[in-house]
Amino acid sequence: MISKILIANRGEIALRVLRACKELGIATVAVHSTADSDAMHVRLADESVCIGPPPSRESYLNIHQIVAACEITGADAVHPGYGFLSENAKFADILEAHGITFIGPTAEHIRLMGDKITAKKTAEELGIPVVPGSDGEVKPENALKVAREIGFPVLIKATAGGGGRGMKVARTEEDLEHAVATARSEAAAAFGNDAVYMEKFLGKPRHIEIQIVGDGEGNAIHLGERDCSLQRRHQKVWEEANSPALNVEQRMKIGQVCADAMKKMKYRGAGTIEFLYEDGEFYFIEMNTRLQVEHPITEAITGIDLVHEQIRVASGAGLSVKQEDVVFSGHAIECRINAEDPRTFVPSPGTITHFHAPGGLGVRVDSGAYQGYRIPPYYDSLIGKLIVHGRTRVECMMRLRRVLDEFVIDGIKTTLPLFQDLINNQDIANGDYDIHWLEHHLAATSA
Ligand code: MV4
Repeated sequence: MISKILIANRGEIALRVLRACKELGIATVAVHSTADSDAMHVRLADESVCIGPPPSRESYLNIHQIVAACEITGADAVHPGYGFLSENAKFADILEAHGITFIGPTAEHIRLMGDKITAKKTAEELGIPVVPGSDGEVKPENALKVAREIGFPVLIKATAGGGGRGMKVARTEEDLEHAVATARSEAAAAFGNDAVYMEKFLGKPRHIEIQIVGDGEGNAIHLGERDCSLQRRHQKVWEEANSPALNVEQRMKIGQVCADAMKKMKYRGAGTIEFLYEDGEFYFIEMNTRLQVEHPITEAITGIDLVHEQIRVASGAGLSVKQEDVVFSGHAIECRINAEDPRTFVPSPGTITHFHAPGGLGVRVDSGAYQGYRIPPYYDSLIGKLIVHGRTRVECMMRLRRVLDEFVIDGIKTTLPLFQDLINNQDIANGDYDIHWLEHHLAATSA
C-alpha cells in the first residue's frame, strides 16, 4: 500500500489530488517553487518542500529536485497531475528505479502513445477507428504519392507533436511540398524530431474524447465521453459530458471499443482516447496517458473519483468498479476560468481582492485561489474550473447561468464574461458547434 504521495504539480490540480489523498488516509507532500510558497495546496499538505525558483524548468520540471524531495520526505509514490512531467517516460523510469511508484501508466505505454505515429498504429491494431492517412512517416520524396492516395485536403502532423503543435494543412498539390518542409523544420525545432505523418483533413469535426481506466492486468472500463470542441488556439474553454451530439448507442459502442482496446494492452491508470467526430463517424487522433484538466465532468456524471481509482490501481488494489456498475446520470459542463482579459486573452496576473465561489446542488469549483492570493505570472493562466451538474443539459445550463452570475473574482481580469456570453448563445443552447465554432464566434463578436 502507498503511505505518502508527493504531488509533483501546482495550482488547482495539486489541490484536487491532495483532496483525494486525504480521503484515502494517505499522507501528502507538496512541492513548490519560491513563487508558490503561499499556494493553498502547500498550506493543506502534511509536508512541503521548496524545489527551486519560479521558472518551471528549474522547479516543477526538475526531476532531480523532485526525486530529492521524495528522498527527504520518504514519499513512496508521486502523482504528476497533468502537464509538467505527467507524460515524461524518463521521469516514470527514474522514479521506478528509485523504488518510488509513479501514479500513472508504465513508461513503455507513455512512450508508445507519446509518439503519434506509434500511437495511431497501436490504436489501429487494437480495433480503434483512425483517420485515413499515411502508413507511418512521410518524407518529401513520397509525400505526393501518399497525398494522392489519401485525397486532398491533407494535414501534416509531427509525430513528436500533439495538442495541435506543428500541424500544417495542404489543400492542393501545389501547397504540399512547402507544407511538408515547414512541418518538418518546425517539428525539428520544437521537438528535436522532424518526423511527420499525413492524414485526411477533416473540415468540421467535433472533438470527443473517451475516459478509460485500466488496472494494468487486463481489466479496463470506460467512463463515457467528453465533448471538448469549444477551444481557442488549442486551449479547451468549455467541456461537456455527455456530448450533445451522441446518443446512448453511440456512447456505449465507442466506449466499449476503447475499453476493450485498453484491456488488450493491459493499460494501467487513467487515460483519454481523443477522437474527431464527423458525420456520425469517430476517428482516433491521439491518446493522453494522464489525468486531464476536464476530468471532473466525468466524475460528476458517474460519481466515480478518478484520482481515487488512479491511486488504487497504482497501489495494486485494482479498480473499485466493474463496467456494469458504472451508471451515467445527468449532464455536466466545465468552464475553465483563466486569469486573462476576456476579449484579448492576454494574461492578467495580480492579487485577488475579492473571491466568492458559488455553491449549491450540482456546483463544484476546483481552484487554489482565495481572497488575497497573488496569481504568479510564471505559469499558465488557469486559476480554476467551474463544474456544474444537472439531471438534464437544460437543467445544467440553467444552473450554470445562475452560478456565473454568483461567482466573484475581483482584482484581476478573468474569462468569466466569456461564459456569460456563451450561456446566452443559441448555438450553444442547441449544442450545435464544432471545433471551429468558438474562434469564428470570437472573431465575429470582437469586430
Ligand atoms: C485534425 C484536425 C482535422 N483533421 N486531424 C488539433 C490538436 C490535435 N488534438 C489534433 N488536432 C486536429 N487534428 C485531422 N485529420 C483538426 C484538428 C484541430 C482540432 C482538433 C480538436 C480540437 C480543436 C482543434 C482545433 C484545430 C485543429
